[in-house]
Amino acid sequence: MKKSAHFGITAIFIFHLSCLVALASLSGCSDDLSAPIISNSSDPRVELSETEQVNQDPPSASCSFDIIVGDYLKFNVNEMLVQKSCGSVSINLKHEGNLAAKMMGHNWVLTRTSDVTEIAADGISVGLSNNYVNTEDNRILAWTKIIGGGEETSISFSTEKLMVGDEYTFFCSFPGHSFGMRGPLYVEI
Ligand SMILES: [Cu+2]
Repeated sequence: MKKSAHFGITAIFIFHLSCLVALASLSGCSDDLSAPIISNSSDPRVELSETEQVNQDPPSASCSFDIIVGDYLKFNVNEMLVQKSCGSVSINLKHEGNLAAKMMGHNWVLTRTSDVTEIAADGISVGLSNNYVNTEDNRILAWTKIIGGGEETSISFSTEKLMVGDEYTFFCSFPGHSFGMRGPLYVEI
């Protein structure tokens, strides 16, 4: 079955045209020639959107948290979910940066959300030697000391004061950090 080159090109053109029409009407086009057009299984945009959906899932509850900070104003967790039934929760804070505590120190402080602004301001007034935490204020539910690059610290605190459904916020009380370094902490049964 011999055909002229011109006829062949025309046939391919018509075939592709029919594939486009088929695609527009959401029906398939099974010939191999159309495979690159309809195949999107390796399309990176598809994989990206699936990954984003996974990241939007709520955090899973835990009784122990490894929290990473560095030479920037950010925790590696945006939100936390604690189970009251844990009884005790552990926070392991690690500073993977290089800057000293007086330059880029971080801590992890937990209060009710409504108390954050006042507690953060009080913390600044007591200074670095007190870890920017006014420990006499019993509205502070848990706190770690300030650490600098290469350091880490751990605390454990009771879940007794945490009420399911109440609004809590964790934040860094180093001056200027609490606005960016904060997130909600949810409590479940
Ligand atoms: Cu900080």
